[in-house]
Amino acid sequence: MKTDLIKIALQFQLDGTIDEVKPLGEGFINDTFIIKTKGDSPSYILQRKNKNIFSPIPAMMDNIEKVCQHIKNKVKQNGGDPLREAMTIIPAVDGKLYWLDEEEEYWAVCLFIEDTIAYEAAKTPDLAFAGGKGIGKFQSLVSDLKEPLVNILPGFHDIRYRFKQWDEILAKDPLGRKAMVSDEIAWIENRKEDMLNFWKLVENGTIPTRISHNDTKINNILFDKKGDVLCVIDLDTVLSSTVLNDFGDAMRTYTNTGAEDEVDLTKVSMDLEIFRAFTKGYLEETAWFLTPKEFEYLAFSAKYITYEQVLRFLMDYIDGDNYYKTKSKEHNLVRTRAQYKLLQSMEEQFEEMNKIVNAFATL
Ligand code: GN1
Ligand code: MG
Repeated sequence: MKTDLIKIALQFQLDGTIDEVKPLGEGFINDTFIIKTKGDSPSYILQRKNKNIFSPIPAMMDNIEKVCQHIKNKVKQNGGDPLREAMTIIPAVDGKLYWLDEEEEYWAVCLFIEDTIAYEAAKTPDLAFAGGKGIGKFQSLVSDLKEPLVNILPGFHDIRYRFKQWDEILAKDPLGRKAMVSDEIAWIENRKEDMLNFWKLVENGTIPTRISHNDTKINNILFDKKGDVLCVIDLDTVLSSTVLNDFGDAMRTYTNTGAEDEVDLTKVSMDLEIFRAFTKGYLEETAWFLTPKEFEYLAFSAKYITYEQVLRFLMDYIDGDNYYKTKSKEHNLVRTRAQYKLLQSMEEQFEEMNKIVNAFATL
C-alpha cells in the first residue's frame, strides 16, 4: 500500500496548509521527506524512523528533545536564534514527540531550517575548520547536560559488541558470501587486538564517557551561507560514549578524498590538510574539557571509527544487506573496500596525524 504522506503530516502540529510532501536526501537508515507549506509558513522535515535499528523510538525522541532544549537554552543565553541554531521537534497533535501509524511505523517531524547547506565532502580546509568548530561546540554545549539519556543503541561504537555480531554473522553466512571475501575478513582480523586495546580504555574509564553525537559525518551538519556551522542535525544517535567517536567519524568523512562508496580506489585517501584544519577548529572548542588521554587517542579515533565502518559494511554484506540501504548487490562490498583504502591511508599518515594533534594540544 502506498503511504499517504499528507495524512501522516497532518498528524503533527504544523503551521500553515500543506502544499506537498516529497522525498529528501539519501539517508541510509531512516526515510526522510520535506513537507512544503503554502505562503509564508515554514517547511518541515518528516521522517519514518527505523524501528529495527533505534529501539524504543519514544525514548530516542525524548533523548533528542532533551538535547535540543538544552542547546536552545544556551543559544538564547548567548543571544542566538534558537530556531536556527538548534533542531526544533514538532509534536504530534496528541502532544507526543512521534506518531505511530496503523502499520506500527514511527514518524517524527522537525522544523526545516532555511538557507543552509549540507555538504557531502569537505573540499577546503576552511570548511573543515568550520566543521571542527561546529562539532566541538556541539560537544561543549551538551557537556553539562545533567539529564540522563536512554541508551537506545547499546554497543553502537563498542568494538567488542561489533566483534560479537561479526562472529555470529560469519558463523551464519546466510548467502555463502564469506568464501568470496577472505582478504577482506583478514583486514578485520589483523587489527582486532589493536582496536580492543583502545576500547578497553573506554570500558575501564581511563577515557571518560560523555554525551556525544555518534554520527558526525559531514552531511549531518548544516552550514550557513558564510560557511560557518549553524546546527548539528540527525540526533538519533546521541548517547553517552566517548567524544572520540565524534572526532573519528568526522575525520572518516571530512578527510576522504573520494566517496564513501568510491569504486576507483586511486581516488580514496586521507587528506592531511583537512585533518589539520578540522583538528584545529575542534580543539579550539574542546581543549578546555578534554583530558590528556583523550588528546592521546584523538588521531587513533579516526582509525578506530574507519575500521569499525569497514567492519560494519563488510558484516552487512556477508549478512545479506539487512542494515544499510544499498543501490546494488555489491554496494556494501564496494563501500567496504573504499573505507579500507581510507584506513590504510590513515595508517600510513598516522605519525603525521599525531604530530598535528600534539602541536595544537600544546598551544
Ligand atoms: C549511517 O543515518 P546516517 O546515514 O547519518 C549510520 C552511521 C554510519 C553511516 C555510514 C544509526 O548514518 O553509523 O556511519 O550511515 N547510522 C546508524 O555512512 O547506523
Ligand atoms: Mg544522516
